Amino acid sequence: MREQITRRETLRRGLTATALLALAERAIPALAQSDTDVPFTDYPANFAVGGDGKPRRTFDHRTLDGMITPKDKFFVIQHYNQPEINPDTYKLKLTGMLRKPMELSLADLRKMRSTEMILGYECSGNRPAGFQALSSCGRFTGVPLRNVLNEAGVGSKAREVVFLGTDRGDQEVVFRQQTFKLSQQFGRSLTLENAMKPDPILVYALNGEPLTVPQGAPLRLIMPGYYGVCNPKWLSEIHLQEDRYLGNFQGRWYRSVVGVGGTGEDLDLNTQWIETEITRIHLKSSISRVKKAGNAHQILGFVLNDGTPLRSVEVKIGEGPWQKATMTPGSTKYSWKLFSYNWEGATPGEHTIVSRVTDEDGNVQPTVEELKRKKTFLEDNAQFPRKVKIG
Ligand SMILES: Nc1nc2c(c(=O)[nH]1)N[C@H]1C(S)=C(S)[C@@H](COP(=O)(O)O)O[C@H]1N2
Ligand SMILES: [Mo]
Repeated sequence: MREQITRRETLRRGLTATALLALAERAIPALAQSDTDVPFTDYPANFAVGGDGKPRRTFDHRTLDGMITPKDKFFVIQHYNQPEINPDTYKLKLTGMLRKPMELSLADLRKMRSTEMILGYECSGNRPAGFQALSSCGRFTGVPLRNVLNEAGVGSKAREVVFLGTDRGDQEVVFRQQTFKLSQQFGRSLTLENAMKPDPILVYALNGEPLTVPQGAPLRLIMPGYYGVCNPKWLSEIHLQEDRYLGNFQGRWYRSVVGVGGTGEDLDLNTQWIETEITRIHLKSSISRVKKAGNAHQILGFVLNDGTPLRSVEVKIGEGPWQKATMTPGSTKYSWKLFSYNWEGATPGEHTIVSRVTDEDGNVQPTVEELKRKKTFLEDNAQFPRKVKIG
């Protein structure tokens, strides 16, 4: 069902806030009942998206039809196994610099005041080359992290909050000339300052249903506005410490290396190579689908970022000027934002179309060329020129 209703109509029908939200979640502007998809010609013939979530699932953006990604389409990815945890005997351990270290069952957590948020995120490896298929947006329910930390009483010296998953794998740890192969748990951390913000949630439900095993059941963290890797699944322990956490997925496997100044040649003496952690989602827009009804054409796409309000999304057809797209209502601070653009006078043949987003801080989504000084492929938020064929 695709439906758009006015405010007066809403009042007339006496819709509740929840019902209104439910409508907004689905509201992608409908072109006409009989619209069809204009095919992209940039997908290779053998390109496959999907999967059953075990071990992976990718989201096919050609099926994007609303704010909320259905649970069985939400992308799934992880590094090790997908542990199956009995929710009835599950305990979340709170350890380290706490006044009252404790263990909480799922029932204990469900008894605490819950919060619900529409959140979109992507894997930091999500990029044009993979047709943005490692991104989704859902309605998450759980307990604000800070309420749980306050319950356990944060010690005065604590500075770092470490999240450990139940999943483990054999990890090569290099120390100078030595390499150890160690069985390690997946781990990430937040600074205490970020952990105590109202945003991070200990999540137990997606789209109103308990998390499935691939999605991190029974409990995971979601840090709104941050890349997927910052959202540890199958949480077993939250550990508070004073020192920075340098685990593999915090300090080594996930980082960006960007050249600033100089020529950017590897050994150039005037280039600074800046190495940073993967945290906040870099401003990105991308075209997901093109629809056609009669002679009318409409371009649809999404924006992901760290929650900074947006100034504009623009679309460019071929060598034409940038033109303002329309934001679809119903987005939230941390949801993905959907946009549409009415493509007037589309002519038969193949066309290149691209979008770019600008936020209120003046950040503009970079071109491929402007990202060239990033050595590493994570955080690829480059503009994504697409090819479509009007029949
Ligand atoms: N425990 C655990 N959590 C994890 C991972 C993992 O390997 N182990 N992978 C992370 C990465 S890299 C991503 S992109 C997201 C994907 O979350 P999703 O599968 O729910 O979409 O999970 C994150 N959480
Ligand atoms: Mo990821």
